[in-house]
Amino acid sequence: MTHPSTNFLTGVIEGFYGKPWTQAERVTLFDWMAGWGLNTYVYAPKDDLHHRALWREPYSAEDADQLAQLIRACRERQIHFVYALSPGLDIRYRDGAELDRLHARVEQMLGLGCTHFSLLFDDIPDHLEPQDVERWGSLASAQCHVANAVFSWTRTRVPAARFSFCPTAYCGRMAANQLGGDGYLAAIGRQLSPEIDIFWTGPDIVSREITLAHVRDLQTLLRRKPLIWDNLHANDYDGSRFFCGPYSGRPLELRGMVTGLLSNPNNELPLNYVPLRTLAEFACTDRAWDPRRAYLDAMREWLPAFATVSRPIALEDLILFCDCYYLPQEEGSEAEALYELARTLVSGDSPQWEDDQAAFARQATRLRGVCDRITELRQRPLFHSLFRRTWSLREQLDVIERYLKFKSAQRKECTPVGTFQMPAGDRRGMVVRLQHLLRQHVSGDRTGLVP
Ligand code: GDL
Repeated sequence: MTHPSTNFLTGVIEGFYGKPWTQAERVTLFDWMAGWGLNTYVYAPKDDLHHRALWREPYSAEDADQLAQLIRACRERQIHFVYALSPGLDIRYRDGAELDRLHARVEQMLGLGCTHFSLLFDDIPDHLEPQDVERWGSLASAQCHVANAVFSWTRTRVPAARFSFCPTAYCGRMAANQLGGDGYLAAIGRQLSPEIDIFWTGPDIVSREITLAHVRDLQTLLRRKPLIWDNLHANDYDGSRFFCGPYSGRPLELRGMVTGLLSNPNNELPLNYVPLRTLAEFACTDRAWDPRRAYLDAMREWLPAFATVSRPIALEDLILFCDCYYLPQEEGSEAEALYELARTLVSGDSPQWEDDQAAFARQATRLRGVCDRITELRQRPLFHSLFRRTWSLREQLDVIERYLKFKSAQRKECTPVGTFQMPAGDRRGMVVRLQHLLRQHVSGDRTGLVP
């Protein structure tokens, strides 16, 4: 293993929506990171009010003290602590007093020992107020003015300060849809100080793959290497899922084409062991990259966290379970095989129906066993992160199994099977009903919605 230079940023961006991690969780994270050679933590929880909604207001003495502890904890472990501010929801770019407010926020953080900063303009309105249009002409110019000014001001205070910037169009799909206006990213590339890193999430917000060709084109546009904000394991957009599969879909050569790889992972810290362990290995390895092997190695290391008060969970069963919560666009191989088995059985296509039914029942029993044992985990925070998902997995397995038993007994096609489970329709709720009104239509490079 070669540890990357400290200039290459590898680690975590706490950049998701929802409940920020607790102080204790962050310290656990820093311990993991230090042990694995990850060197950067970006503080950017969307729902810390002082990060975004109340970006003009400094922290109270009590909150500042907590941040100072985090900065110290990072320094003790040789982790860069980066403080991010998101002023984009309502900043008046034309108003010089807004810059003073940003400086005051940076000043407070400098006082706490922080020397690395980020300005984030993601997920904000992508238009300017008429007075700003008059003053700056474009969103890109307005944002670059603010970022360059805060950067040079900070550098006068701390010459070694490092800066990063998240554009309003931060993935290929947003750029293709001209978010931020015509030529937005090219203007950012031209006007943003070349010393400021630019965040990028890949072709999509959650990118299954980030190819070298994609990054090469981007380098030309941005006139620098991008800094990857990786949402591969983020789950804030879907509360029913989590992702504990390996860091994957990125070639090792990517490391030479970006200034860093930062993961914005699952909201539930305990579920990030394998995602971050495998990211750390990806960042350092000098072997060929095999995500499945990295996953299996990391699962072996994670197993002790699944100690229970009574019956143990076997590694093979844990792998089957975690394969059901692998990556956003991909099940783990064992889960995929189970799904295929279920699909063939339900559709009645199987040439060896009885054998397949027995195989399905065996796997379902193993999974149910894991779900049962998870209730007995000693690490309760891990249990709390998992229990809703285990219930729905268990229920769905039960429904399918009962259907298969019924089908096999009746030797009939598709007669409704009796169930005491709450009907799926009753659980869908408003959002799912609204989703069903329109479906995603993908054609070539464009996606759209059709009824
Ligand atoms: C986003 C947000 C991020 C969120 C993620 C996943 C960026 C730059 N911004 O678009 O805060 O956690 O999607 O939902 O990724």
